[in-house]
Amino acid sequence: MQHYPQQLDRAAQAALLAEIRQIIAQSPLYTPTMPRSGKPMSVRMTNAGPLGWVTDKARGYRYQATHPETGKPWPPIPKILLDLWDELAGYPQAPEACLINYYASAAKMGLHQDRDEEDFDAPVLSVSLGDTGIFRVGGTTRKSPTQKFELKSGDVFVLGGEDRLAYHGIDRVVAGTSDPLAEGGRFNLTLRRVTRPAQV
Ligand code: MD3
Ligand code: FE
Repeated sequence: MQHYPQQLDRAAQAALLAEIRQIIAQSPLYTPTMPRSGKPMSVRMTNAGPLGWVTDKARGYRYQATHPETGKPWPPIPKILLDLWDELAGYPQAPEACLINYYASAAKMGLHQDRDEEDFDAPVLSVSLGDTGIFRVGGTTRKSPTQKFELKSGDVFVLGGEDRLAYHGIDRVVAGTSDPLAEGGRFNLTLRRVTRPAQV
């Protein structure tokens, strides 16, 4: 796990935010629901890239090429993010999915593992924008002790190696800690590989 505090300066954060707003204009944030229970998540989501992570009551967690409500393909991943992946991920293939999470002030995300991808060799790269998120990360079992980090606007985390399958979540968002987002709240972008590259 590598933390790059303030990897994006204020200008880069503003430029990325403008790209995110364009993505949301074409591919709106929707409220995902949990498999089986159908309980709505408090985080709203959309995606960019050839594949996007989605969940609903009937079909559960999965990656798919289209938005679940509009049926349209996800917009492309912004170049700023592809460049960040090239710089920090240390993985030769480009990311296939950029999950965009939006946390309004009361949103949170329970402890979970990211294991809906075929390829765990590739890291997950996370970029935070807006209000600070209180991030909790443990080990590869639900019972492992956890550590807390503040994810601030412009921070990048790269989760690779053993930490790729660590349990993690967002306890809460600290309202009023950032001004790049006029409406408040927090965006988190995660870049992921989904498919396993062909053997060479
Ligand atoms: C640790 N998002 O979308 S990003 C998620 O801030 C997710 O929205 C959180 O967990 C958020 O799945 C945390 C940081 C992160 C992302 C992927 C990880 C931490 C991770 C994968 C493995 C271990
Ligand atoms: Fe996750």
